[in-house]
Amino acid sequence: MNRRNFFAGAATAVAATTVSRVSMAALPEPVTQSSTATAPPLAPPNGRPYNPVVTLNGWTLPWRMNAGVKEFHLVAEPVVREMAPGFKVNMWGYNGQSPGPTIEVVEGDRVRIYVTNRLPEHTTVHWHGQRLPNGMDGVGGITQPHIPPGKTFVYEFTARRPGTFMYHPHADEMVQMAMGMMGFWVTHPKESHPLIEPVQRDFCFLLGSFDVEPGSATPKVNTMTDFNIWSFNSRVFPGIDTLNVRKGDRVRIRVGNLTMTNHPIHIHGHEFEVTGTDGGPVPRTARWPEVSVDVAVGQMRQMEFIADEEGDWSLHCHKAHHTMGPMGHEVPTMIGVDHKGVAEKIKKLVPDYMVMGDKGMADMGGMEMPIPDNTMPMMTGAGPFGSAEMGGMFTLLKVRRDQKPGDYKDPGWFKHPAGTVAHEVAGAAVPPATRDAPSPGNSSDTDATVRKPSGTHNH
Ligand SMILES: [Cu+2]
Repeated sequence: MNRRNFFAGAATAVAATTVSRVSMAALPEPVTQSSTATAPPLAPPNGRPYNPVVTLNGWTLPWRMNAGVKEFHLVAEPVVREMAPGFKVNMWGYNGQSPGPTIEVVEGDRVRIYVTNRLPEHTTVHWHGQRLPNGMDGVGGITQPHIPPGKTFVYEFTARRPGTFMYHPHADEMVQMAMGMMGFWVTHPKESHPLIEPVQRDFCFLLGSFDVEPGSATPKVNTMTDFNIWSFNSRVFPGIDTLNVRKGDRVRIRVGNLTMTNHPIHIHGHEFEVTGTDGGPVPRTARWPEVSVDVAVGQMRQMEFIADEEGDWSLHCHKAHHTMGPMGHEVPTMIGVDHKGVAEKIKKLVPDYMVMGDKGMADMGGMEMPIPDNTMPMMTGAGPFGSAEMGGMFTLLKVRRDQKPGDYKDPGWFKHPAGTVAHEVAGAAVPPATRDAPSPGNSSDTDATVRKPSGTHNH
């Protein structure tokens, strides 16, 4: 426990170690990213051609070609990640961000990855899902010595099979992943592959979870299941960019889960097929249409569909509390409880007292409550029709007929054709149901009929 507490505290300090310039001279210059914006796809400047991916609120790591080997340089280091505007968290990551940059290579590429450790404790990198020599698997103590602070190790292997992969430490894992250390890896097929369709848009992101107490800035690293922040690529709605596509595009969305629980990822308005996992492309006979797919812990899924319905379609985790920000779990359910009278009495003692949730919790999306500094609002994000009452693992798939091929910029809100938006019906207003006022068809609250399977009636 002491060791864990010590390292959590160290995360707020500037990198505890420095790496001498001399020892770095032979290595590719590490590239650092300071922006949390979604970087445009990185067209490969050399090597075998491929159709690059777009990393949600992330970027792809450039490489150096050295005698036919693709050389990358990852730097494990403390970073400050802006999870949403105004909400910054002290994390550990790679090359300036959490998650680290996406690594994109082509099937058959010889890959050399230098890993420099600027953390205050040792680390390793495990290349999740790869076929490689055992000694390159990155399991500290088992397949290699740990990388001490201030040192650089090198990994080298051939990217043997195409697909969707990720990387993460296999050293003090609970702490290092709780602090945000993870990254995406895509191996593109070297030629046309019978199970890998060409797509017009190829997005990727990792599911993350953090436990950041409201008002603080460093995740609690001992948390096992009770996390309060749920993220796509260490961002939370409305800080997550939208996935902007052209109508008719074939779209691939690759998702990996490095949290401690499963996430049913749900897309509105379209059906998709899971065309691949971290185990490889899915045989066509094993694909079926879905609108949600559960991504279990340590799993990756690639969803594919034709974006043929225009609009702003929600894309989110279907666990309702994963689309919300931090809140106390001990809040009692107050739906149906009229506590106005009690509130008036409490207000005399506590002037700021607010009645919360007697008609559900939706009111809180628009509520201006005093919150501690550096806290993500509990439910937020405004749409064209009001508050979206969402946070966490939520974003939008924006399908537009006039989105240009290769253009990833946000087209703004969808302009619904006249007569295609749900609207109020003119007529008599109906009061909402309450405990005291039974609904119209139920004239007496004691008159209930129970029909048993035998057909006999009891009143
Ligand atoms: Cu979830």
